[in-house]
Amino acid sequence: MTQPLFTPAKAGAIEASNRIVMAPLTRNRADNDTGKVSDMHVDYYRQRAGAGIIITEATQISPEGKGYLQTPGIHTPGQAAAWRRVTDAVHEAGGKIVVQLWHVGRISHTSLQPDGQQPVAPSAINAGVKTFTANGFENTSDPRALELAEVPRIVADYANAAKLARDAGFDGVEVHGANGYLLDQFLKTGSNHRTDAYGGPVENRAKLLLEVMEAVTKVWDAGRVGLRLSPFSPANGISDDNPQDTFEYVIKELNRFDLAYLHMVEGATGGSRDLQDGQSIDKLRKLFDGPYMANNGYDREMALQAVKDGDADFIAIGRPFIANPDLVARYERDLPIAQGDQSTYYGGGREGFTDYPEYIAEAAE
Ligand code: 8OZ
Repeated sequence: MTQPLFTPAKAGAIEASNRIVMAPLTRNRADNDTGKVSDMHVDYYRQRAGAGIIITEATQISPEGKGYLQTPGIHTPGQAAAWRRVTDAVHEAGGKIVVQLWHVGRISHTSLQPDGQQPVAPSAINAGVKTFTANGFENTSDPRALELAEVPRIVADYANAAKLARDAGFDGVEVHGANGYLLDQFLKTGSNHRTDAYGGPVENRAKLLLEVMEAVTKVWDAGRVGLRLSPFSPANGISDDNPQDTFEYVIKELNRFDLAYLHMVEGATGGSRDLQDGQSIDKLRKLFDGPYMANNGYDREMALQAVKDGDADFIAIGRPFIANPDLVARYERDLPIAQGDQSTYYGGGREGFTDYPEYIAEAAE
């Protein structure tokens, strides 16, 4: 009997050939000056088109939304044209691909910002973490609090990026609301000390996220718009006084959009799946009316089980896709999984990016 994990499914209007999704993976190989992807990205994503859906690496929606060296952008026509070559290649190979729309907020450094300015954030509170610049790992710069009058511009930047994503031929977009970046910074109390309409009670802290979802679903059919959240993750120095309540509110509000999917980082991003007392991913998942995409530390057995039990519609797998371009075929046939070389995860060229072989190719050598 075919396992449900390997059967087609719809994420809203996006028709996936199976339920294994390639999770967004930052690889820092775009041109640092233009934010364009290149030939090697075309090959990298084409090789991974066996995923039911590919979610691209996080991609900044504006120059100000950038926080690391050599991450790609989707705010200029040139960047969209470069991405078009990627989407064409993935489609020719029979895959689906959405772009992850990213604004880093305070997780940045003045050397990465337009005119060397301060990064922007809900409040002027340094995350106290590191980012990666031309000088290697550096402390995040002190951010400045966004003026109330600037918030509509941020929303407009998301809409502009969403439009360019259409020009680029993507199957949809995923809004990055996770991992301590701008939208998560607004949601959570540790980073949002605002006293205006965007701070204080959860209704206010969630306002920017919901305005962004509203704007993006005006550009795209909502059935082609996903959202990633990480309610309980401490990633990038983020914290919330009561994440369970915060995200119960957010998810109930999201139900009005009829989104393609909700993509949840279950636990600490790239780390433990353990939760504290009073925290429940299960409860949040059940509150959401649409397709649910689970992520964080799933291996083959966990993925098979979660989809079979109806606990998830899709499973997003990240790091294993680095060294296993044919991960879906390997899971389907229960073949060995290759280990990636961590020294080539971030930055560099084709090595550790486009040179991982498929299982068959490896065995034939
Ligand atoms: C790893 C390194 C840099 C950025 C995320 C976009 O955590 C990222 C990221 C991951 O969502």
